[in-house]
Amino acid sequence: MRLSRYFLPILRETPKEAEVVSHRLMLRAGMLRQEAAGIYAFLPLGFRVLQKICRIVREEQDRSGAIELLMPTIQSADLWRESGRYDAYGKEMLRITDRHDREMLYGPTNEEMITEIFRAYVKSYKDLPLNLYHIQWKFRDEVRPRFGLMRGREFLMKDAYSFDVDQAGARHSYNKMFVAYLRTFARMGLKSIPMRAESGPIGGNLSHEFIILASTGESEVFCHKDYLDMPVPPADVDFDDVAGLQRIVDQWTSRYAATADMHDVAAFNDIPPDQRVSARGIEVGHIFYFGTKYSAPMKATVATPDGREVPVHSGSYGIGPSRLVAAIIEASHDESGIIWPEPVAPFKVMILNLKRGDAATDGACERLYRDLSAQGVETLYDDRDERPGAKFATADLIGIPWQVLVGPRGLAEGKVEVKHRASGRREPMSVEAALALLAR
Ligand code: 5CA
Repeated sequence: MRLSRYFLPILRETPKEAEVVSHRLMLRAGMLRQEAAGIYAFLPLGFRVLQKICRIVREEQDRSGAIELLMPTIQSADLWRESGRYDAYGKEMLRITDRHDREMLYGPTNEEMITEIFRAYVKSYKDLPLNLYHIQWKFRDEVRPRFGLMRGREFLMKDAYSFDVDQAGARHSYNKMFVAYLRTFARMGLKSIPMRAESGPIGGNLSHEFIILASTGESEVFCHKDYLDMPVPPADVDFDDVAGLQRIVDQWTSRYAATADMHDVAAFNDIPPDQRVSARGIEVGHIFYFGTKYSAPMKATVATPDGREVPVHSGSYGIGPSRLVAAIIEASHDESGIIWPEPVAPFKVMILNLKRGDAATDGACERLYRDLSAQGVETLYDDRDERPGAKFATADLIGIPWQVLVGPRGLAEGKVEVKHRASGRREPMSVEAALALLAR
């Protein structure tokens, strides 16, 4: 992509309305536009990051055996009357009436709808276990939408729903999501810590929040230092190995970890002082086992091997991809701007032409741009007519992992300079060496 033809509306001023660093940086970096309180348009750079995040989420859901579908954003109120949540959900639910005076709503979550789909088709234990997920916009009319994408009213959610014939099966389904979540967040360059949580309006009695540590997080969290370097399950983890998955979950729940709501001061004080972590965190995922809370009232039953009809056992499993865009920035930035972990970066490489119009500089930049693009390396080429200082500032602000600085002085010695955004390390090398390094 040539920056001269891209749509990257960088702001010079720091926007006053933004209270947290991720919101400020996203507005300044031209990633995001507020359209109403808690409702945002993703501009091209922001959209690329959102898509990268969704892709990792999808790959790890699929790996665990979950199956993707897509449910609508608009739901019928009648469905929610069946579960008894229509009135209980209160003002957070955006209620809509259509032209025939039918009551509808913009979905805040999909337990009812997926249960309706399930009961229409699945009748037997033989078709279980089943885990269906989608990545879809949700609306929750939060009293105080704030912190940009962190607490929006309209936000993207990956929500998965598992179905099993009994509680033991449901526990294994829960463990699959637990392990998939550890992998998902680690792949985005985040350290996530599962913490026992309240289940709130979703219900049930087994629930974990996945929290990443960041000084600007909304929640106060307490945990054992061991969590900071527990091994993340490998890509070839066997999701069908019931005992093996339980061992991983046991290990990851063996130490103290709790949000302020669930904090047990005495238990925390039992940890040796040098091993206690007391910090702030951001909830990026939340998983729930709620058994038959929806299947019983909605009559989603299956036949058991001995011929009984039982309500199916379920859980639901959420991740916030739009919140993650902000959470990753909160966890990875410096005073100059964003530092994208490579797997979620909008581009991998940014080429900075430091003297447009100089034949050697233009030539070297074009060659780098063409060769990297041809090899499938996502490259943003700053070919604008701007001062080098402005280009350096833009590149640091938008946080592309690798910058290639190309100017006449270096080229006179046959060199360009490759800068690694995260470490700040700069290394002069030939165009060939830069191509070899960055195409890897
Ligand atoms: N149905 C369940 C699980 S699928 C559910 O709704 N869970 S939740 O309420 O915990 O939301 C799941 C995830 O969505 C959260 O962990 C968070 O990452 C994201 N999320 C929730 N509310 C918001 C919000 N207002 N803005 C941005 N992301 C949000």
